[in-house]
Amino acid sequence: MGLLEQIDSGVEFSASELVKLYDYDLLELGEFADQKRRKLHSNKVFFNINRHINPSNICADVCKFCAFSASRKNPNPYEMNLDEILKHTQEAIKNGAKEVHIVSSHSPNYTYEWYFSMFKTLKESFPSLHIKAMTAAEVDYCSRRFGKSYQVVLEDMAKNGVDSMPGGGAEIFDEDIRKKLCHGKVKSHEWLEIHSLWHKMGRYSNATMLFGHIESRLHRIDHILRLKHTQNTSCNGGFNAFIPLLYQTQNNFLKIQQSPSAQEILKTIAIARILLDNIPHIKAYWATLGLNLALVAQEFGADDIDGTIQVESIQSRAGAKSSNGISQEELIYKIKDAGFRAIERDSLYRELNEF
Ligand code: V47
Repeated sequence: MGLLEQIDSGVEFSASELVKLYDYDLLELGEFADQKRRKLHSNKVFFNINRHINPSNICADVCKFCAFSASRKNPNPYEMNLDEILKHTQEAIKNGAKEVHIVSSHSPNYTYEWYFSMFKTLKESFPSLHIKAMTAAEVDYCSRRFGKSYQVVLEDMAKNGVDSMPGGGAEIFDEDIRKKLCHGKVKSHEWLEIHSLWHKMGRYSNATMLFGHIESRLHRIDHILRLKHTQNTSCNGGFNAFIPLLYQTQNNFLKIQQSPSAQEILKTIAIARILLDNIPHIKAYWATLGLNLALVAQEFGADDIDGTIQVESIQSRAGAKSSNGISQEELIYKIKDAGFRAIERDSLYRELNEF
């Protein structure tokens, strides 16, 4: 039996054994991942109508890959006030958004109360809007800065209207690579602990992996296995989606010119689908992959493409062509043109509409 068949029959392998998956021919690997994806989701491609809001770019941390935070590379600090956030949210709802995805820098200027009164006001103003907010890195930052336990921060999030957590801040779990990328930020075991605590509260979240920089294939497999293990021990299977984020090369402190080939990217997505049999969705995030490759990825294990976004600031600052989001019409047209069913979902993957 080959490695793929053994994985399929439940044999467990170490990361250094699983790295051999990359030696498979792309189409063989893709076909295997596609079968798994079709068994779970037939030929549906999920998307949502959402809006990203990044309240501030003033950051106490210096992640080498980041082009978003105000720094020497991006000397334009900003900080939104509550009225601006409310205005953006209102606009977003007018444009059909059912979710706001709120991720901020780690701003030393915001108080603990600021975060939670912002969520509370949003929820009271727009009760049916799903608030996906606070990466585990932000939870960790708030915990350290304001002397609160993770549990207290998470409870305050839930109490004040945060519905689910985004997957940001995971980067790469390997401790040595992480030190080189984002020393001082939430540690790998802390990131996983925060999501586990959130899941214990009956809540859901996503998980990302930033790849295509200084990490190796082995580090990616290790990252995926740590997520798989956490999901196995989660009481509610709390991770909804795994999102491999392709590193964008511009305006940051990592000196990497060469992105991985499309083959390498598709293999990474296929391997994620094959190994993560306990995470239902694999998101090919169009903002980092580009729409065309994100659509191809739907035949290599992915089943989700993210949403309309409306305004995107993190990846676009680093070179992605995503600053204005994408219209719902174009997204649906492209999904259908690629031969898939375009399914609008809510933030927890309940199906809302088929176009
Ligand atoms: O954690 C920063 C990444 C993430 C770069 O949960 C970069 O549905 C590429 O987590 N190139 C934040 N990526 C965004 C995020 C996210 C995005 C979409 C959907 C969801 C979800 C979550 O952005 C950070 C970091 O890994 N990032 N800089 C860069 N140069």
